[in-house]
Amino acid sequence: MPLEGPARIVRELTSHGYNAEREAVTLLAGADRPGAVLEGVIETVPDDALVVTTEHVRTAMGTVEAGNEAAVRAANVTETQSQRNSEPTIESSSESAGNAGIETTSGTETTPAPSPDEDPSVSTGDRTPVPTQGGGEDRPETRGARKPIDPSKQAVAIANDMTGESTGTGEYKDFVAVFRDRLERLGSKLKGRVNHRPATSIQSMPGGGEVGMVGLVNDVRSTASGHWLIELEDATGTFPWLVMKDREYADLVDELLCDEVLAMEGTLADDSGIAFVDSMYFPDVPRTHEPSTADRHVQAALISDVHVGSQEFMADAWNAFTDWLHTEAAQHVEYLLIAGDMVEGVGVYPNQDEELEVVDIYDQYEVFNEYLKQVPGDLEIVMIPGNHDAVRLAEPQPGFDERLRGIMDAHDPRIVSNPSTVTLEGVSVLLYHGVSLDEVIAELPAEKASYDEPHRAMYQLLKKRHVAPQFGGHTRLAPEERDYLIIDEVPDIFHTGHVHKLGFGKYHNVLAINSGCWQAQTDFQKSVNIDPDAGYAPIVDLDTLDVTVQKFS
Ligand code: D5M
Ligand code: FE
Ligand code: ZN
Repeated sequence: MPLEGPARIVRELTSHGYNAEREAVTLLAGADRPGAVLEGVIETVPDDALVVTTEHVRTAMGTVEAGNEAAVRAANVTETQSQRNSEPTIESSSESAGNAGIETTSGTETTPAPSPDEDPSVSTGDRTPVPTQGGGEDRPETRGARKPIDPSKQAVAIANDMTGESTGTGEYKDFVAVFRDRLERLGSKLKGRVNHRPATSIQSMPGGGEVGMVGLVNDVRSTASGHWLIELEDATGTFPWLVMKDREYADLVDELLCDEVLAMEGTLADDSGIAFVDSMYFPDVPRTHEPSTADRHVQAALISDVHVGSQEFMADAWNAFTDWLHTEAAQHVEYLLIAGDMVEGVGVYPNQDEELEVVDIYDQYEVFNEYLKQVPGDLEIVMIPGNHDAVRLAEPQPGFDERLRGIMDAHDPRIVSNPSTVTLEGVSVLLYHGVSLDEVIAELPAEKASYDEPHRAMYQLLKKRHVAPQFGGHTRLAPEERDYLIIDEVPDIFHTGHVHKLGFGKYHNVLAINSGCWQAQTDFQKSVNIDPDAGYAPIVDLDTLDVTVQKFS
């Protein structure tokens, strides 16, 4: 049998109903007689195995090397489809959004989707057992229908990954450096729009004239007469700007967060001690932004907040998701992005230990890895950490350390920092876990950002061109020489999680998606009325940026 390389190997294995670990394919491709070893693998791998591992390949290599004819007798493997073909357990549900307020991909508002319980277009199949730490292979036969991926068509590039690049020590000078970098880089996007002057030189300009400034928001407060005073800071000092309550820009004041970068333009008071705002500019995404798309029909599954190790982790929903991935309906899903909170972690919130199924953090990652093994082996997987993961809490969060990478090795995922940008066949996806969304939702009025419409909070981050503008609040920031949290290039897709709510929509042609979670409501969430969207997988067509939501709960 002629073997042209890994793509052929993957195709051959999949036609027999097996997925394969990437390393297993590499090992096979590099064997002296790859054809014979492949046939040996097909012959010797246990019928109930889900994934061909390097172990299986080594066993087959040993057999082939020993000249065992029995193992190579299957040399004339036919192209017949595997007997493993079986019914998919999940019906595909196009455009079924998980909860109220979810928008269609055209960016127009839709009426609230039916709640999961009422949605007749979605059904779940019978699901089986949770994999155990050493297992994960006692699942019903749902694979076989999916054809193998041609890896030569896939393309993944990573940018802004700061893993191993951390230089900050948390000293004062690091904070100065990171804010200076923020002001310079975001300020440069604004400087063409206003005739700007440094804060300290504005005071010495003649009163009554026009003036502009670019700076960080240092303070926002209301005056006794209901106007707004906004203090902007640049490298030279601060200057106060007054937004009159009846001016159109007053509507934007409630969107402001401390430390975001803005440009103001207005008229100086007679004594030049303050300026009256005429215009306010955000770094923003240009309305003319044209997203890139893939050259072929290929899809990415965008998920987050798996929370393995929590008693509320929804194993059945996860199993249904990974079963579905093995079916023909998921044929085009070639990428899986996971935006943080792989595991529940330990000591993240008070009394969290009372809801832990797995108490040891490393054991949690071992179990997570077992669940990851259920995903078809030829998907490209990219993951970033979240606030429940075992990396530093302060953002940017580096990708997992060597020990955790050693544990989470199923299908050789790409593990990068939070935030990072991953480009899939030309489509750039900004991955950010989303802790700052809590802050945006808390600070802004409900119509601009709420838990029911998390994508609107994401629009604010795009507008500010920064994933976590506010320093010193809920979101912890680690000062680095560079501000890795700036949204330097406009992404085609912005993917976050954290708030455990599903929502998506378009902002100036950027697709913003907050994926839900795989964890049922926790006691804390019950106490504050958070009703999570659990067990959904938004699937994005990379050729059109259309979204369909698959429901597995
Ligand atoms: O958080 C999921 C969501 O729930 C996110 O919006 C924060 C909120 N949350 C969950 N638990 C707590 C506690 N104990 N205090 C404050 N906010 C909380 P995640 O961190 O992804 O589990
Ligand atoms: Fe979470
Ligand atoms: Zn989180």
